[in-house]
Amino acid sequence: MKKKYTNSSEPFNKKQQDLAPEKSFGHDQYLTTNQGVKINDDNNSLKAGDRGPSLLEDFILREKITHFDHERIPERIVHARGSAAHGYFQPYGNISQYTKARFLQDPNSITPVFVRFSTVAGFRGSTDLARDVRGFAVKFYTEEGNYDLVGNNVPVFFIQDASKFPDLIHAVKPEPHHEMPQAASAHDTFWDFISLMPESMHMIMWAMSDRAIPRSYRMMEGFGVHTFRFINAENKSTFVKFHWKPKLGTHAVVWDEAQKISGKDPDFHRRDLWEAIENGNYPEWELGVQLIPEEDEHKFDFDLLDPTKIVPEELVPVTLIGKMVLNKNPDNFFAETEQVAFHPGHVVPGIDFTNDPLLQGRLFSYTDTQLSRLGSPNFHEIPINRPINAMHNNQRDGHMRQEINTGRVSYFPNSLGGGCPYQAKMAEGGFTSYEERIDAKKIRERSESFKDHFSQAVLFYESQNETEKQHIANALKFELSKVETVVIRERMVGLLAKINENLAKEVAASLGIVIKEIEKPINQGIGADTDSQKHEPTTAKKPETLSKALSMIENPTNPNDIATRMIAFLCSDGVNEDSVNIMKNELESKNAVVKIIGTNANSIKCDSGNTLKVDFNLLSTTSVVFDGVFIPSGKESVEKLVQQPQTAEFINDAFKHCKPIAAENEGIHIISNSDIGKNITSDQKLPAGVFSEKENKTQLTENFVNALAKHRIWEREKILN
Ligand code: HDD
Repeated sequence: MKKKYTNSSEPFNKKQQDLAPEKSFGHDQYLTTNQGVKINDDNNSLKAGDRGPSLLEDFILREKITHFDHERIPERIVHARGSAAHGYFQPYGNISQYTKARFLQDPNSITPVFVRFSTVAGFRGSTDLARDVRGFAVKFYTEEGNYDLVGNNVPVFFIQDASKFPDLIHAVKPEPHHEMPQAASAHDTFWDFISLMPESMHMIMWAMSDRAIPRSYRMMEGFGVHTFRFINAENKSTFVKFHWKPKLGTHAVVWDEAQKISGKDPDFHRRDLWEAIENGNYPEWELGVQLIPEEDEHKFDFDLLDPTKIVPEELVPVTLIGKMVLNKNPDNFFAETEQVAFHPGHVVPGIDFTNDPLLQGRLFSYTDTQLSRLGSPNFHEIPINRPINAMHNNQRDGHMRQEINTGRVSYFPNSLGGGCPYQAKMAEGGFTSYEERIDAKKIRERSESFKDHFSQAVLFYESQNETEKQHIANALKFELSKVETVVIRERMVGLLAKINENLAKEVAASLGIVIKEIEKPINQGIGADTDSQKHEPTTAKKPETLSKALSMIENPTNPNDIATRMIAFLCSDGVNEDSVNIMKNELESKNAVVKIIGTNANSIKCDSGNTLKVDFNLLSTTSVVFDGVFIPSGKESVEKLVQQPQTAEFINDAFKHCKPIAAENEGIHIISNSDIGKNITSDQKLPAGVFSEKENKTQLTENFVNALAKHRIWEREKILN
């Protein structure tokens, strides 16, 4: 008899369930509809006959498809691409002298946090390695309610007034007629806007520096950008700037590498964060504050309210007040990372705003955007957004309301509910705004004190070392060469000339512009001459003191640390097992991560006869996702590797991207076979950061480790350019 064909999966038996790698559902749970009705067949829709039309009656099918049809929500208008993690914050001591915020007082207290890192311009599926500012948003779930520090990895912003934010974002997003380019600022509309907005030049210097292509989210600084206020129990205000300092140091990739990673592994930063946490390498930052007494508000030659300015660390040092550790990946990307709603207006008693006109505009924007993105004023009830302390008020109803409020009182004041929930006095932790005296005319004006757009752009540029300056020039050459409208390029070169003439000349030469021809008024351009932009930029002077803190290379954190750096070992059959193990043990003892790259995807037979597990096949990985390369000895292994064209490509890229490379004994053949070979001197000296000590293994290991700690061998760029 013909067996009835249903293609229906038989329920797993108990033993199979126990073996399942995923335990996201509890065992013995039946598949049900959203109404809790057990489903008997989830593989076949209800049809009239086994070949017949589907029936509208099939409520199981309809429910499943309807839900699927509505699975997407609008992505964030900016910062759409992001990754997040859970962790905790712990203060180092008591700073009640400055702020009454309770989560900053007790070194034994732990405040849960959820942190989302992001790029700004790209869509949700875009590459992590775009040249862009990175969002660094921290939600502290404090006992006094949620506090969000919604910052970036750059301490300043492009614009001074929130009214320009939609213009900035329209300009940087893909151009509206053909929606290109994705996640890139290298196009006409962005640079058109920037060339007409001299106030953006300080931020442009940061965005063109390697800060905009971080090595990892774990290796970025974070900044609150605006000046905020700390308020203590006596209601005294102190201005505060927030800084996050990464324990792993601040590191970047190089631009050629960033572009290659974008193709090879567009999830590079997401994967890096996820894997570090899964492997127990919990990323850590220290929270720093720059504290400025209220009386010193006007002491600086810039305005504390101007978000295009930093307070140089040399003027006001950063005091470290606590640490943040990220130690748990989200369970569900959509429920947590996508639905988390940050807002710079989520503050707790002890933290308050200043009149920074960019911050003031932000205070409106974030709730408003959640209404369309998350679809309801009840987005605070989504688990990731809920405060950990109890929340009571008279707000009611609305789409997707979760709470079932009881009773008939939903107003204040009331007597029927005994006046509850009642207001908290200041001493009871009630939030009161700082009583700042305001006595002013209602005007649309930019303060005179906001008009110097260039001094700090110069300070940043001049504080970079030669390598960093060259990278800025290269980035500008790349970006502006993608701009098709010549007058925009010219205006940009004009603005650059206000920062550094040589920089402007170098960029101009690469664009084929003669610098003399472009000495036109800087604000030239349609729409640029409005009252709000009437301040002509002053030509900036070179600062007397530079700021070492602004240079990533000159200001390394933990300069001897190679923790979590990824090292590729190129191996094939016949590799010398000792050579692998000695270097591996040394690197792993310093908490670096070693990956065996093999000529197949499974395992390698060592010269000892033992097998070595392969992490990646040479064909499916790439040198750009590693921080350094080691070629162990083993004649047969080296011969096999030399035959693979990917080997030379691997080494060439590592060499070009200034990464440390070490080879033992026969491994030198791979080095001589690559581009490095052309740079070996007649007395057999290897280029900087390339090591091959034949006899002395200890020296080889030591040299390699020291070079890895430097992150990159920048002097190599001189021989490459
Ligand atoms: Fe913003 C998201 C950071 C200016 C309007 N912003 C957003 C995120 C970060 C920042 C990190 C992503 C949060 C997350 O991961 O969900 N934004 C900044 C910084 C700024 C800034 C550091 C300047 C100092 N932003 C800014 C202005 C406006 C906005 C001037 C509007 C007037 N930002 C938004 C937004 C977003 C947002 C449209 C999009 C998604 C969201 O809020 O939740 O409201």
